[in-house]
Amino acid sequence: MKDFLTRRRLLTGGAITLGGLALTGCDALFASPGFRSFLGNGEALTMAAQRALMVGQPLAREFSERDISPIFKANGTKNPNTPVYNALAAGSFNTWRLQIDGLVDRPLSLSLADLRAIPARTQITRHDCVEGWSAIGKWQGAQLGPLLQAVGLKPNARFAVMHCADNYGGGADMYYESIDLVDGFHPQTILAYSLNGQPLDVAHGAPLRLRVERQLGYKHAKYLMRIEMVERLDAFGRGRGGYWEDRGYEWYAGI
Ligand SMILES: Nc1nc2c(c(=O)[nH]1)N[C@H]1C(S)=C(S)[C@@H](COP(=O)(O)O)O[C@H]1N2
Ligand SMILES: [Mo]
Repeated sequence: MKDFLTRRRLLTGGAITLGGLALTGCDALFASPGFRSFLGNGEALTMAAQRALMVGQPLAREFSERDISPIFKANGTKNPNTPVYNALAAGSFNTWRLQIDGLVDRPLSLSLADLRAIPARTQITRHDCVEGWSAIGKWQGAQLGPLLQAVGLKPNARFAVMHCADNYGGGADMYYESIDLVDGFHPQTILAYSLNGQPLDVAHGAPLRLRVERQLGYKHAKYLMRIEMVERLDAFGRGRGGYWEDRGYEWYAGI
């Protein structure tokens, strides 16, 4: 596995090698701190390496229609209820835009219609909240990976920071989250606008929320406003990479 981590192999034979690995070994590889920090050295962001990330990663389990939970519990903020959010909701999110910016060559500002026009991924997955409940739902949205390719990541872009529209609990801190490029390019990492065949409702994060299927519930940021590509996480919130991370939860919440 060490040999696999050499730069030459990732950049040249990456896609083939990654795709051929046994799932368990691959899982361990992608979760390993070494591999994740290797991605941050600024040399891994070639098209070949990005493709390798997109095709080589093991998937979280997907379920069938009959497994869908009759009720998908809503948790955390169920309505941001800020003046900005209320105005967007009152206009059916027609004026809402998702900004993708930061360490990118070509920042993007996308409407819901723009996002719906991108080829969609649909996935039936189980959401696991640390509070001890789970629910299976069918999510549809645009994959994040191709969007990150479209904006063109600068060599020092290492994390995607998700800025949300809500301040959970009414405090001064806005909800935010962050993922690294391994999860950013994972095929099941989508910007979801639909749950169980319906447009995402306010309780579940309208108009857009992150699904990052190999991570615990609190990583799945609702009410997305902006995705900012950054090199470091210490400038945000209390510096630990997410609203709940700032309050003691693990940043890497893999399941
Ligand atoms: N913006 C925002 N995203 C959030 C939260 C939140 O309070 N605000 N709660 C998180 C937690 S702890 C969970 S379990 C899930 C709940 O998603 P759901 O309401 O669709 O079940 O959203 C996550 N994302
Ligand atoms: Mo949660």
